[in-house]
Amino acid sequence: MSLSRRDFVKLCTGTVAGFGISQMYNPAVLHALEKAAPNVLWLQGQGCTGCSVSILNSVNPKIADVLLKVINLGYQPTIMAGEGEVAFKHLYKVAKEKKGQFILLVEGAVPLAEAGRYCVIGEVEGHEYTMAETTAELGSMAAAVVSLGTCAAYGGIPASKGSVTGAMSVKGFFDKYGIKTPVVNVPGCPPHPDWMIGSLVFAIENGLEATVKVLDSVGRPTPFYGKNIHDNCPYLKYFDAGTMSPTFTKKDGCRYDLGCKGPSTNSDCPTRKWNGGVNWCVENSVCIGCVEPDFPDGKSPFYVAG
Ligand code: FSX
Ligand code: SF4
Ligand code: SF4
Repeated sequence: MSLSRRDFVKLCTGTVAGFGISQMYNPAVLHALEKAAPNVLWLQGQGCTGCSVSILNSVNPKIADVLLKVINLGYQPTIMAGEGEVAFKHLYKVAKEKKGQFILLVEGAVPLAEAGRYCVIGEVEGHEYTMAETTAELGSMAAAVVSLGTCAAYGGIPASKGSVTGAMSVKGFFDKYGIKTPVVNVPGCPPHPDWMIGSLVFAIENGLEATVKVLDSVGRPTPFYGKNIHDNCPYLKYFDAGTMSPTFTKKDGCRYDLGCKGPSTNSDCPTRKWNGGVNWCVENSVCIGCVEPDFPDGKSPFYVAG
């Protein structure tokens, strides 16, 4: 059952237990609610839609509450009821009406080879809009862009070795074409729902200038990406003692010899955990470094035979 707006406000102020995003965001979400919900448009380019699926898994706050009460989401290809030309015209209509005031979320990379035709995301009156064309046009009109997922943030899998599509990150694409709109990167393949919602709420509440100040050297908000996985891993004591696990399932050993990339990866996965805080990659596998700019090529092979 969806919360009423009043319940949601109570939830954000901590009078209802179990708010999923860290305590520092409770006042932020509350203030975001007090302001008019900002217009947000979500583009999907070259990706697997895993970022959309991940945000839909937000446990607390429920995604319905975020979408209906915190932001005013005008376009989202996976969940919107509209489709085709009508929906795509609406996307541009909102962007023009709210020029300089809306936030553009981009999921997936931007392919440039073959005039961008590897990724056509809409058609209006016979004109096929490529991801590159729409990202350039709407990106130029937005107050800020949030690149959701490693594909949008750094190129990710679509830009990996062997790619023929000329896939680029949003920031790389903007730099190439002189588009000055600020970009916040929220990488992960896919990103944690808290990283996406938390970064968005942080930007809405604190404004662009303050948000840019908390970004690390590769454009990520440090509240989520400021700590090294290995330094905060529950298996660190085994690493320090040189005790390596021979299998993914054996608990009393470090996974370094199985290919774990925790030492070169920065995010709060060991403490935040996934799926509502019940588990995370390293418990039953390894960290493959999915939030880093050199993912996947620089993190391959993901697994090493024991
Ligand atoms: Fe990329 Fe989104 Fe990886 Fe997928 O579409 S970040 S391929 S999990 O989900 O962009
Ligand atoms: Fe580091 Fe990975 Fe070992 Fe954890 S399992 S201590 S992150 S190498
Ligand atoms: Fe990505 Fe590593 Fe976190 Fe898993 S543990 S989500 S691979 S950064």
